[in-house]
Amino acid sequence: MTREEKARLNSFVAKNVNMLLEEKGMTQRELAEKVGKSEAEVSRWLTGRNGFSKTAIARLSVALGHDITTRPVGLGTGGNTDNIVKHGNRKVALITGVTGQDGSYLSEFLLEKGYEVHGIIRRSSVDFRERIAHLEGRPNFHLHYADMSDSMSIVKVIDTVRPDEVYNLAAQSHVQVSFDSPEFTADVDAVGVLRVLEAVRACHLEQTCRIYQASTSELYGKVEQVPQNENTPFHPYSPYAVAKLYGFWIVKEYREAYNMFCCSGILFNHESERRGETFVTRKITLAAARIAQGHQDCLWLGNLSSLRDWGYAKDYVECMWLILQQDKPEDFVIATGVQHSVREFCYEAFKCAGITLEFSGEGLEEKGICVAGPKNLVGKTLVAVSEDFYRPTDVVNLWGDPTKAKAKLKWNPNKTSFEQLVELMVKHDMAKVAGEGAAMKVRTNLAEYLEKGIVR
Ligand code: NAP
Ligand code: F7E
Repeated sequence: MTREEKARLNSFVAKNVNMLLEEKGMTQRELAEKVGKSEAEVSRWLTGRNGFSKTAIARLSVALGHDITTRPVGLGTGGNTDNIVKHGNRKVALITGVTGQDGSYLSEFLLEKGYEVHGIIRRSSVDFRERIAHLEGRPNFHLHYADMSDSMSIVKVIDTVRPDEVYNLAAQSHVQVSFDSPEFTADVDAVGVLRVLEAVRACHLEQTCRIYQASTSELYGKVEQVPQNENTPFHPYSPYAVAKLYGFWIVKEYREAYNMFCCSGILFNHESERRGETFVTRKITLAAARIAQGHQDCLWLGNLSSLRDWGYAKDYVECMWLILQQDKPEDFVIATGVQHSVREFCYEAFKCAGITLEFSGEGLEEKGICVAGPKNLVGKTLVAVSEDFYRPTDVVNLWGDPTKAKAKLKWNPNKTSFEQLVELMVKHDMAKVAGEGAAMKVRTNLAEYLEKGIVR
């Protein structure tokens, strides 16, 4: 048998195994247990990366109750073996940044829609991928090691998965951190986008694979117009925004130069109970919960007057998908059209935790004092300002205009109100802190506490 014939047979068998797993509702983990192999090994079979020995075929056939070298009756589309991991009529999506806030919600959304979802993960010394732990082991959910700074790794994954849709969400996404690590941010957030586009071309998928790029309202930066829409001029105002600007333009360039279906979603801030703990909203909801439960004295923040258009991440991932389902590739602003300050977010979050704040003073002297709530807190300063959390250049007036998304995507930007968003985040963090309470008291990680504004 030639190498090519072997590869064809291998992908045919892999496809059969996937179909059988799905038909039986069996997880990768369960199959691994049945055949006495590791989950990683089973995953390599399922994605066509490992060949099937005679023994493997025999064991898998017994475990699945069917000869895996023959197509299961009534399933799939027949003997098409030219796509290693595309099964039946399922669409195949590849998500970079699958472990992040948006990646986790998008995975759930696409699985629910019947997609086969592949995600890129990078090696970490801590193995537990909290946001997607509940999805690991699901038959249509696969993970691959790669890194946005490593072109070959991206090419390999795209060649293996041969996706219909790529959602490029991976990024160093923290604006403050981009001032500390500007070169890394540029490599991942700017050149990383180019690597994905080039990988799709290198695998000859440019006419079939649609690409979503996670662009950002940070492009408007030192804003030149409010509210901001698709025609507002860009004025990036941080190393993060400058890197993302490259990503935006290179996507547009590939769309025009190579006629590729690639689009940017210019998403305004979107938050959730899965938001990273050092973004301002989550920092506030966690602090409100800790203060209400006696585990923190005061919350230290930076610019309280900064204005944002905050939405719910779970609502926003739907737009990423909708953007790729349009007839022609276009960029879209995704926002709620409602603006609030960091101070207002604080007020609302503490209110949800049973504490009424009153703000007085200005700049570094401003304080949020408890005027109603638990007796032991009344009269105390619970929110204070520290210059540690001011940025060298800060974006202070973001307000999106989602008119185009409403009209063309038929998307409802106000599904979750600001008040509902704050409430669901605080509720989540009240429960989290209650569960962790005892452990929190003995933790003394000063560096982490400094970053999260728990101590100064
Ligand atoms: P996030 O929670 O910070 O997730 C970022 C993801 O990127 C994580 O999965 C992270 O992996 C991955 N990543 C970072 N560097 C990588 C590398 N070198 N190679 C491979 N993966 C890497 O961000 P998010 O809030 O979900 O945002 C998703 C995307 O939307 C980002 O591109 C962000 O810039 C953009 N965006 C976000 C917002 C927002 O408000 N959330 C608004 C506009 C645009 P680890 O888990 O291993 O770190
Ligand atoms: O800051 C101010 C801060 O870090 C919001 C990312 O997802 O959204 C996010 O970027 C505002 C800024 O988000 C603190 O100065 C005050 O004005 O929560 P943030 P961000 O910078 O808007 C955009 C759209 C993205 O694309 C990014 O990936 O809040 N602020 N005090 C503070 N911010 C933080 N983090 N910590 C403070 O203590």
